Amino acid sequence: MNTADKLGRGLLIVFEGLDRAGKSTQCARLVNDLEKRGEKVKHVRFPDRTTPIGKMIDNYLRGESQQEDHVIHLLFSANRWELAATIKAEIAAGTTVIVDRYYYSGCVYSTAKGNPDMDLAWCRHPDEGLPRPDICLFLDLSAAEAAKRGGWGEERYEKKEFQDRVRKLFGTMRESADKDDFVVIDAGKSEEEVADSIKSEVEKVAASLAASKKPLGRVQPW
Ligand code: Z5A
Ligand code: MG
Repeated sequence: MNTADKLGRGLLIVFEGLDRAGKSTQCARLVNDLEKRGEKVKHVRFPDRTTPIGKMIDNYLRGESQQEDHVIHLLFSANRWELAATIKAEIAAGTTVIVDRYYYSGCVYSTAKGNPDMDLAWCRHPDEGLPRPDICLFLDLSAAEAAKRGGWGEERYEKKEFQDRVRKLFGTMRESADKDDFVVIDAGKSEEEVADSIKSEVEKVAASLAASKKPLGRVQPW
């Protein structure tokens, strides 16, 4: 029996972590693994650079346009709201949705800019009410291990000092309002070992939700 039959809906699974942590690699592996087991799966990534808002975000990240800090923050959030109804409908129809970065990234990357008007609580407001993940798999990788996986790319936030602030802020989020969502995975192990840890965490959450028949939640106010 698959997850949808036991739970009456699909799961919302999110991957988070710093650059190079292996989020996209592990998303693809999990999608593949669940499909092989006969689950219906949809893979989503944020930012979704294909929508009109996503194209503005893409230009900004590649340094081809400028945006005021609040404005780009709200565009990232709007990019999630664009897909929120589709995600809810897919989950209600029994599809498991796997998301590569979500509002946790939205909060920490904007806060890391150090704009005094934009603390974590302010940054989280526009995302309140979005579908709440059943589990957020946080791929944890040290700065030294990340550096071994190749230098930072050319995009706007790919600088060591900025990434150090992001790392700290992710730590704050993992200990505050959203702490029950997070499971920390040691992303410094081999791809296979990381995939095995992820599989076991997903099985655990699927079994516990099947027992409780918990409906999909909403991101609550901080
Ligand atoms: N951002 C934001 O500001 N606000 C928001 O609301 C959102 C995002 C949603 C673009 O994100 C930027 O947008 C991002 C946050 C900001 N800025 N930064 N910096 P993105 O998702 O498009 O970009 P990305 O995800 O930068 O990071 P990435 O480089 O794609 O990392 P990853 O997906 O975590 O890693 P990967 O591609 O799977 O793997 C990286 C390399 O490591 C690759 O060569 C793999 O083969 C290798 N790898 C993977 N796993 C392993 C293991 N286990 N061992 C060894 N090597 C490995
Ligand atoms: Mg990626």
